[in-house]
Amino acid sequence: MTEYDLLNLQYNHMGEARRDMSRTLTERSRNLSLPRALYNDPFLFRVDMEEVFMKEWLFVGMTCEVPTPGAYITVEVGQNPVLVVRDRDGEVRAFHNVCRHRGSRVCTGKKGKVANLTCPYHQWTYDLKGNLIFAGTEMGDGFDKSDFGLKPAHCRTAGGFIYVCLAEDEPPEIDAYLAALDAYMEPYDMENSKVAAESTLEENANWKLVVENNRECYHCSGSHPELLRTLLEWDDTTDPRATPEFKEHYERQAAEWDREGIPHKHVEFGLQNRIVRMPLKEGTAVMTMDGKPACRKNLGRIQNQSLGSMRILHLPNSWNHMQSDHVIVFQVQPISAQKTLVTTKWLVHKDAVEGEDYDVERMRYVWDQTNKQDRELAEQNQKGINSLAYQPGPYSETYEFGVINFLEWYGETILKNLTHDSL
Ligand code: 3BY
Ligand code: FES
Ligand code: FE
Repeated sequence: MTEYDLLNLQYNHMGEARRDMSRTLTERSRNLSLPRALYNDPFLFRVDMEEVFMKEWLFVGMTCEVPTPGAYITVEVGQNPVLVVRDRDGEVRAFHNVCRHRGSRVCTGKKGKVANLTCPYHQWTYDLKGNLIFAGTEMGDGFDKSDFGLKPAHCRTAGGFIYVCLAEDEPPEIDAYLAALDAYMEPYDMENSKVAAESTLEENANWKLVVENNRECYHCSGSHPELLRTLLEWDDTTDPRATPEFKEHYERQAAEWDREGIPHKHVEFGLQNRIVRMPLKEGTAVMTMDGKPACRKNLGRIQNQSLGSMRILHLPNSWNHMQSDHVIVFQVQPISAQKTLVTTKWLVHKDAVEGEDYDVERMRYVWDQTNKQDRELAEQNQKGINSLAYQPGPYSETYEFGVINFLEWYGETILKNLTHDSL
């Protein structure tokens, strides 16, 4: 059986899996790692996909990746192909990338630019708002093109980020977070940015191990020498471990940011979204090996090169670092119970010239190393969890509060969505 076959089983034990999931999440204790099956069981993975990834808002890309009408990107949510395209009015829309004739994928590439969306199979053609505008001449008299538009998916943009939700009915509330994101991203003018580099790593680990790993820096000193040249090990300005020196450094930086009108105060929206600007280590401006900027042109209206990193978290699938000269966005895509893709994109001002204003290798080096180190950590974690010796272990309330919060969000979300479905 391949990893996808299970997602297609119609007559199986999903009812039992949902009940097991519900019981396990209700009974688990919040500061212990999850029971093994939640990290490796294919049926429970399918519950994750159905109750989290197919019902919650997901980060899918940046608006600058679809800069003009007809520009599109495609993503996969489990085995749901999704298409994100800018229409002629400038609006970014999402559709199921599934032809209404016999179901072929309509756009087959990762990205492109088209006048209309033409299915490669029999050339049914949709406009950029998803209306079917051409289906040949042989569909018979009773055929009404207006019945066969592409199926839309919920799509929202803010601050240059694109979010999609595949929920069939009303999507979860996201307005407050998007309003804050717009305000916090205003200095960056991400519509006028471009992707300078991109990487996708395949990790042999459950998606939750990938996110858990990102939610703590307990592992940083043992694994991330390049990152720690600039990154402070705590994740918040109010961290109980913050030293008096850090607090002074932060106060000085915050005063500079205030003078330039750069938002930085910690905001959060439930456990799902948080935005906080953290200074980097004193004397460093961005996350490069020497701490110096990677691009000569700053983004948007930014003057000060020492903006630290504004960290944006969006569960279940994205964390991000916004700096003065380049931003780094991360996107997690679960493939199977023990396989996950992590895509990283480095973005700069759209007028920055490669080789002149920035050196791609220098810009991406630290996070390429960090990503590889994190992949190794997640894969080793998965291997140990698969052992019969594994039993859920305790999280540190200080170092690993981000992990505790992530799993609390995960548990609440699944339980909410399962109840909604009725078990
Ligand atoms: O910097 C990050 O994205 C996360 C947070 C702390 C550790 N990790 C590398
Ligand atoms: Fe798309 Fe036939 S499946 S045109
Ligand atoms: Fe890490």
